[in-house]
Amino acid sequence: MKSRSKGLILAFLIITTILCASLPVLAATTIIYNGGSGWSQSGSEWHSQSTGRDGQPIGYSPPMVWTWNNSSSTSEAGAWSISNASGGCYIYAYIPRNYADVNQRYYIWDNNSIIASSLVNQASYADQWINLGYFSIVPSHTVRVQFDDFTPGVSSNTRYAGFDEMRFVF
Ligand SMILES: [Ca+2]
Ligand SMILES: [Ca+2]
Repeated sequence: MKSRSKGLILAFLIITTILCASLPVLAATTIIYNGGSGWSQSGSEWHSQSTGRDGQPIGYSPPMVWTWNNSSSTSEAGAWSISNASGGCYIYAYIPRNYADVNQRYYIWDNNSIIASSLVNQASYADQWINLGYFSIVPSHTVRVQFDDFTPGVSSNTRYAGFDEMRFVF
């Protein structure tokens, strides 16, 4: 076989391999930004941070927001929602390096029902996407992640409940 033909076959194989390997990117990814479309928050004690203690940008997309923890009840809560979900999805929470150190559960909702929760110690992570898990969502329903500052047994105003971006991969 001529070397030119071999070269073409090799190029074809390489391109085919790359195309096959990249198929997973066909999965639909949606990021909900704190403060953006799909984000909601309740309560009044919110602090916005565009830079960390080192003066450098903080959050997957600055700013992030935080609120002090509360030992007796929920004072502040935030939620990231996607309506008309195409079905089950992986969900990842971005945990900034500062102003996020509660050991707290993220609750996953399908329409008006809590279907799961995922405990995350925010203090263990710095500028990382944390996989909360895979959740079965009924197609066309709304999937929502809720997080709040109610920390029973932990003195109030000693921990940061941090909120930044949430990534949904369908
Ligand atoms: Ca952000
Ligand atoms: Ca609070």
